[in-house]
Amino acid sequence: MSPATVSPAMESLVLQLHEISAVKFGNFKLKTGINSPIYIDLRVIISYPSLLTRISKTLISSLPSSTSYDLVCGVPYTALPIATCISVLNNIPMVMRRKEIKDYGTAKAIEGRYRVDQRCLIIEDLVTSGASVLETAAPLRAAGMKVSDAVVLLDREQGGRENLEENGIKLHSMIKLSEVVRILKEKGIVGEEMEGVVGKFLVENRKVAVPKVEKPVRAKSISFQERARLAKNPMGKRLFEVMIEKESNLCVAADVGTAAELLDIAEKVGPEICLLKTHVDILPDFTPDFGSKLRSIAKKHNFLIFEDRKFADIGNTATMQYEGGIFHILDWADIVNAHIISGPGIVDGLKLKGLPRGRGLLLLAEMSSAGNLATGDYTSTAVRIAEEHSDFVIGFISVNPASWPGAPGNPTFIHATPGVQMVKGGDNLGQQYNTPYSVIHDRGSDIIIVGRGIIKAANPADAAREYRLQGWDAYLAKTT
Ligand code: 5BU
Repeated sequence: MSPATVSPAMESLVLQLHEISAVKFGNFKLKTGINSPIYIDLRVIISYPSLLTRISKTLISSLPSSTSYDLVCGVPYTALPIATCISVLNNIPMVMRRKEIKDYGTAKAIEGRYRVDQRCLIIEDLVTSGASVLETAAPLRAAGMKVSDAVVLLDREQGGRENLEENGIKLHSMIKLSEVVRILKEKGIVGEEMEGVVGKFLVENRKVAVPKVEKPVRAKSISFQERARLAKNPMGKRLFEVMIEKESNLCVAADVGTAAELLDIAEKVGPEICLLKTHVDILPDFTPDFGSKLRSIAKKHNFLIFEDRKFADIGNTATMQYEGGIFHILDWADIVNAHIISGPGIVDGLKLKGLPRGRGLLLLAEMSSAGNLATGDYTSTAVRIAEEHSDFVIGFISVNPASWPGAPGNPTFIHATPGVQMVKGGDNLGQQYNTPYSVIHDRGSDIIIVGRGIIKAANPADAAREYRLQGWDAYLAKTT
């Protein structure tokens, strides 16, 4: 960015922020765990009312004239006073998102008066990954408001713009972190060495631009209600019905260390999910009553159970693995999945046992991990086998079904997608993450499967709620 793009007014604002120690240099550990040579703390601006007013005015005047909105909402907590100030100065009604919600549902998530379809502008002080803006956008959208723009004082340039774009939100920032440093350097406040350190930090921590995801082929997707009517397998139909009843297309991957922890997490996230995914062979304390215990929690909270066993052997062996062994998966799992590497015989085998018990099967058509081989012909073959067994196969494990030939494909099949977190990225063992909105809205899937994003959260129930709202909102956005 050339120096000419920053106005003198912005320069003086940056100097003032530095003066009140809202911008500091040193070595700071950020919330994300990384060490940063620069720290921005805008909470202090409430102690300087004229500065708060100035920031609020500039935020609104910096928006392109084409931006239209009926309401404003600040991201709690730092941006709440800024949003209040904007609301008062411009006579624009404000809504407030509650951070702590005790009741289930969206009723108490938003304070203030609003109408469905009103456009709400999100106000934020600082954007890093964009996750906080998304956390505020989800309940606003779930309540029926339209969220397409967010305005922020400072962009740390660490992937926030791209992440928000992926979620249908345009980010307008007053100033970028690199510009702040450049101005302070020009004014002699920051030395060349520090400018270099911060510059290096920004380059190293700048997330690569998120590649554009193909838009779904389907103009408007068919509703889950309609698809429930079309479903051939009773378990597939039931899954659609649970999704509708609970307004949830969230599956939690309960990859915890013990059976006791699994039952505990099932209780906690139960109200938010349509499906609980297990890996029963992880559990060292598995006992024969595990299945009945989990089923009673599933009944209480109205969700289905999906054992992610990924059967892969010839039909006869897979049948025995399904029914027998220690785990007796057939007895308690509503849904299982299978690779098709061994050919269609595996589906015949599992169907032999599963269909009479009213169970359903998902075929692995794609996988989320880097370098996996479930692509191209493999994916197309999974679709063909599913069509041939649509009495038992309820759908697929998919990653980007909108990109498949013939998409959107047979609407009776459900697409469930693992590799989902609030921010695009991955782990260090090949897992690749996309956001709930991009998975459901852009990539044409139906169910988000979320593991560590929820089970490692400080409060899994709250995190599950956020994911449910994001997932459901993305579903509504493509069907209405
Ligand atoms: P995570 O913690 O959200 O990364 O967990 C993802 C879960 O989904 C985990 O249980 C995996 O075994 C599962 N998974 C997956 O990540 N990718 C795949 O392609 C398939 C399953 Br199939």
